[in-house]
Amino acid sequence: MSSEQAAEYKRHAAELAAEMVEDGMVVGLGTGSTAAFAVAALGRRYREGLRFVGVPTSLATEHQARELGIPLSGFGEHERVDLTIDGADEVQRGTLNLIKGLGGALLREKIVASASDRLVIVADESKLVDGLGEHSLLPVEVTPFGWEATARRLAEVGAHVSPRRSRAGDLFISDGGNLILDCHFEGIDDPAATELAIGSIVGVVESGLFIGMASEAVIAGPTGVARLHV
Ligand code: ABF
Repeated sequence: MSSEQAAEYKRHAAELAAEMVEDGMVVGLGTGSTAAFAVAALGRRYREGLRFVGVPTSLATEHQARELGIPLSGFGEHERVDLTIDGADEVQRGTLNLIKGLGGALLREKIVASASDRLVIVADESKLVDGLGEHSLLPVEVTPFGWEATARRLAEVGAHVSPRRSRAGDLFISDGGNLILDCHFEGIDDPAATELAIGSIVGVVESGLFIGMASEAVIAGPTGVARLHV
């Protein structure tokens, strides 16, 4: 699939998901190139009179939403989010378990997802996999202090670990001020057990495994757009 085709599929999926937003909703605004199409579509809907507030999952999305005039809110004002539209790096067929966070925003994405009544994932069909970890690295957000020790503990649970770096070669700093360790696993056979094992390591803030969180995925490809449910 060419990058132009992939962008077109992402846009199709994102625009369909943006139609799910209704008047008065609190809407989680995802991060990444696919979610950005959804935010753009929501900006258009807002200009046409739809009224909702957005909870952005990254500084980049906050910036995009502000430029589009979408009113923003947060957890001081709202306990729950009605609907979040976000992208993913891998979507497992059947379970809709996910790997997210290659874009570097997994912590905020996971906080918003966990407070959402519905998490709708938007993606092109290259993201659909039978088993998580087939193609994607698993990002794990860790505290800067002691990250080398945390990386060793991750290696003990089977990961080949690389600290993410910026283009300049410095350690990448997330929106939350943490580091990201990109973990390669030889497939993730039991995502829930892996999530638990990683989450129990001191120094880990969150992993990019989103288990049982997505309620629906809108996946676009050459044969059209499919809506997948758990
Ligand atoms: C976010 O953006 C992340 O969780 C995921 O890492 C990434 C997907 O990006 P894209 O839509 O650009 O492929 O949703």
